[in-house]
Amino acid sequence: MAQATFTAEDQKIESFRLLSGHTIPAIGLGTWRSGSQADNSVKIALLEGGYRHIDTAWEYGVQESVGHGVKAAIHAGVERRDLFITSKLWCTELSPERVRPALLNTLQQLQLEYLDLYLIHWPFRLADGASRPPKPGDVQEMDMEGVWREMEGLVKDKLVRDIGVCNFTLKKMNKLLGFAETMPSVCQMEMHPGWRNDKMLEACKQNGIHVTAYSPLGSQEGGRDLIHDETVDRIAKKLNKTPGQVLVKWAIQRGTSVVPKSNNPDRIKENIKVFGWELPQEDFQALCNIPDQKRVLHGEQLFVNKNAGPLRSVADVWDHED
Ligand code: NDP
Ligand code: 1BO
Repeated sequence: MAQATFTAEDQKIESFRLLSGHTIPAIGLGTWRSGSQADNSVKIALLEGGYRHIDTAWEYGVQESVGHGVKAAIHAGVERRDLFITSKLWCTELSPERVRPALLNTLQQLQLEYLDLYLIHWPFRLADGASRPPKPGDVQEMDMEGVWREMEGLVKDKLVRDIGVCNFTLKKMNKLLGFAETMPSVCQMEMHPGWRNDKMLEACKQNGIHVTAYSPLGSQEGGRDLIHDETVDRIAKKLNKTPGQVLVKWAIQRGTSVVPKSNNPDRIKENIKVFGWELPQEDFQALCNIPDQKRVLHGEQLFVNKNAGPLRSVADVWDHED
């Protein structure tokens, strides 16, 4: 459960404590596919919505736009130290000598001196210019230990406050924990009532690793439409909340932070109004019982080459753990 609270823009926003002792606000604004509107969405989130956490990545191609939004909020009086800015190391940069230059490029794009959290975006190295789906040779072996040592160096040099991973399996997490000198503070995974991923959540909790739930509304184009799911809709009507708020609240009550994306000003503000009320246990449980559990972001287009490997199927991407 959330361990700390602070107030911003008249809103009480819960936070979770990380292994490092730092805190992560329970809700952040997602920016994948936000395009050139990211600037405005970030400004609305920070200045009108009371958000203090922004989730972005080099791969999203929006970091300069996000940076403009953050800068505008700082000029308007928001303190940098109250913000929690996350970015991610893309797959082409997953070799030790590329980690620091990639981070410096991200800081430059965001016009920031440090990140609060830097995540390995996916645990597979891609060749420069890799196609989707990958050609033979596009997916390469990753030196996980070498890359992690460089990530640890970024913390030591105060360029990032926390480091973590995304899209890991139990197998990969165990491997990382076997050599990590600085523990991953956060594991960011797809999680929503249509893909609970209980196994990974439990493993992270046992190791004190905080989980951030991505695609909490079921994601975007080609995703799962949880907003119109009958259970979500029934609970929203009963509690006089919106389906978006029910989905965000479910994630927070599971002990995860959550990064819903929106470019719509009303929805940005709606998605964070989830404090000061609870999902009753029976409704929380009904959301946990939504059938047809499956991932939306399975990684097939990015990493699977059925004929040439090394990942010949989606099951290979997830180490056959699903
Ligand atoms: P989400 O699950 O957040 O859903 C976003 C979609 O829901 C958009 O189409 C948005 O449209 C719509 N929406 C937002 N709020 C509401 C609402 N209240 N009611 C109805 N519709 C709504 O999708 P994402 O896949 O973008 O996930 C969120 C974030 O997670 C990403 O943006 C990214 O930051 C992160 N992520 C990380 C990944 C990783 O590998 N680490 C992978 C995928 C996502 P509109 O904009 O028009 O409001
Ligand atoms: C390809 C990137 C998926 C969203 O993080």
